[in-house]
Amino acid sequence: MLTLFDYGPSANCLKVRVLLRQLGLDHERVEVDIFAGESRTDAFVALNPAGPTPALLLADGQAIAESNAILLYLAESTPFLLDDRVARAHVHQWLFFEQNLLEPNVSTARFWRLTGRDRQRPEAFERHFEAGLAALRILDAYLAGREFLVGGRYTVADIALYAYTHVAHEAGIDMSAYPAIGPWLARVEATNGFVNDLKPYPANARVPS
Ligand SMILES: N[C@@H](CCC(=O)N[C@@H](CS)C(=O)NCC(=O)O)C(=O)O
Repeated sequence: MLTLFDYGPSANCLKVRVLLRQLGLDHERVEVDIFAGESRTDAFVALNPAGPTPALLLADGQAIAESNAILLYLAESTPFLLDDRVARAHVHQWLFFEQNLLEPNVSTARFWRLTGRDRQRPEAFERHFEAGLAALRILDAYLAGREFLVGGRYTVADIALYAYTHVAHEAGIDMSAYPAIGPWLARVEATNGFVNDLKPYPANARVPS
């Protein structure tokens, strides 16, 4: 049995929940309250030395962390990953893009905006916001005329990029500037077994106003 160490409001965790369901894999889910320090306990750091959720514990006791590494592990030998070497490299390319350029900026801007941290650090917020716009421009330009990111097929690249792109408006970003993104999000949501169960941030994630 697989065990997912999960945080409901995390779109990084959502990626893994989406794929586990689409693959129909039985799993247990353990909620980790990251704002209560549960992702920094010795037991959790034994699963993920870096700390954050998600982490996936395999039946044999080995653990895998980093949302995109978990996606690649689960997608091995399934239609969610491509066999062709270059196509597979393109999946990896988009996963790195997501982690290097999109997620650190769109996710941070959204999280700060939703929890009041943007008021505490307005200049840093602005930097993340602007860098998020630049990442979305790249994604939008690439998606124009394409159904999915790689090989004309829905893959883990789409799951990874969907995660924070579909909530980018919650950072205050005007998504009408990216005409190819909305229809692509809808195509992702229309794939078989796709469920978006992203939770709102709870009160303990917010800073006092
Ligand atoms: N690069 C990591 C980022 C994961 C991440 O930032 N997780 C956040 C929730 S979205 C978390 O659990 N933070 C708590 C912590 O760092 O202790 C991934 O893709 O899995």
